[in-house]
Amino acid sequence: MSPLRDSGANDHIMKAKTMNRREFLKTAGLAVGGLAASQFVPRLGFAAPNPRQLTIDTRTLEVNGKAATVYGLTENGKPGLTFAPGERFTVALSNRLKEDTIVHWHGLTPPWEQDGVADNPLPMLKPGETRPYDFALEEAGTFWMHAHTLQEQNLLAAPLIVHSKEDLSADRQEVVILLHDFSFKPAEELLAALNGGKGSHTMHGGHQMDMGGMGGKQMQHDMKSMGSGHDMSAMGGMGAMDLNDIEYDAYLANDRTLDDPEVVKVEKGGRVRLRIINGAASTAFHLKTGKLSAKLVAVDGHPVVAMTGDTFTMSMAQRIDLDIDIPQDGGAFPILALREGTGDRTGIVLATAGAKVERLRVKTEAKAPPLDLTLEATLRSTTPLTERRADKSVMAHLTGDMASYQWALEGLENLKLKSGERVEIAMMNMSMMAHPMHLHGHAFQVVDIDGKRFAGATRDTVLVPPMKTVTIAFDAGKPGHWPFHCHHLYHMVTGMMTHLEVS
Ligand SMILES: [Cu+2]
Repeated sequence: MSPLRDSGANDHIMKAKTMNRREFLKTAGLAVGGLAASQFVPRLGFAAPNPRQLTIDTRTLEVNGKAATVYGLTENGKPGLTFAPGERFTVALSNRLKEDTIVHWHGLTPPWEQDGVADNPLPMLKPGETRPYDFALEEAGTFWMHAHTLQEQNLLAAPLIVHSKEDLSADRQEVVILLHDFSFKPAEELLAALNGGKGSHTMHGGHQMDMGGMGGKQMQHDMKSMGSGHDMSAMGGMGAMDLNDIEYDAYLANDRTLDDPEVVKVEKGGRVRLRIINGAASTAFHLKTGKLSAKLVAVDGHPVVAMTGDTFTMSMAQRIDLDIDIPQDGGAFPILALREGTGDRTGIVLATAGAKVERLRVKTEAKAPPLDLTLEATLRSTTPLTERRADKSVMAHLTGDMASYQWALEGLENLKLKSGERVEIAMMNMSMMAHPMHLHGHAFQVVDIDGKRFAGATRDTVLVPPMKTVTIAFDAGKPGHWPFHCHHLYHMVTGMMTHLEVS
């Protein structure tokens, strides 16, 4: 069994800063060279003298007994960033890769220029480039950071935690869990298998796609849990859904598979705050706390009226904060993430000193169901929007299918927003896949599911299952050209993405 390891989450001590301010501003100047500097530079005065140093690099993991080269986003060798209450997001991001890249601060509300999407407006960082970021962190919570490119698939993702004063005074051990899906194949190859040779991807009776020699197993559509065939014509387009575009080689929690999990040492009778991030590119999970009862206190970094349970759904990019009390007599407590529609599992183990940690299987016979909106419909924001009539109400349609692998988000093309306007967008999913929809630069409130109005969660990513309509409301935020897209990586890159103009 693995030795006990401290969770990186527990380390929220400010790191020593190495680059001095003058050095840093010199690098900053390089970063904005060639751009409409007048547009960008005025936002770049550093309020804090010492930026945090965040590095994009490669690292080697062992997955299923094989070495895997993956990306890493680290500060002093530790994944991601944790901010103290009141601290600004003052970060020097360095690209040590041999390729261009860029990082999006998922869930934060920076000025648009610093949102971190390629050419929107800034280009990707060149190899060796360092780029400065500096803006106020408006809310505490569990956020994350990831490449807004196919590089996300190969673990260019990390936690981004903003502490509140209450977090620091609460006597709770923090444990951060980043979930991911992993393939030894490059993302480009995974994508080509999904959409390459458009029109030639006919469905076959055995739920397999013709993989042209890649091995159908890789792209199996696991419908078995639903007891349904995958023949679209037989379904008449209704009644069954498509799950799991990609069969991965492994599902990871903090870079490890469940047969060699991270074991986090906890105290008997101790109080734990789990911050769980679904950083997977195209995999949704049910999070299970097993013998431990958990209190769900926040989703996507935003507090909800606390809900007690042991199973919570998490689509791609969603986060949950769970408060857990460890029993006085201690023990080992697996925290599991079950992949929807399959028996695949990943997770970590919370263990008190001396507790025996049983070996856990990465796959079970029992299959987890597809995600639905049961949890979403019961969530209530503790910081709801003030009630008022929407200035703009629009309907958007989510379209596409597995056969063509062309996905779209339609109906928002002419929407022009002004900061402060109340906006409601009803998203109707006309496709047979669920889509986790994410709006950049804003938090929104879920206010309606299939015509049932309620004051739901404040969050930044919401799942819209097939044939469901989910309405979100928000006040238009900072001016910008804000991406709005499905957070299934391969749906996004094949078209399920638009932008909201805020002036
Ligand atoms: Cu999607």
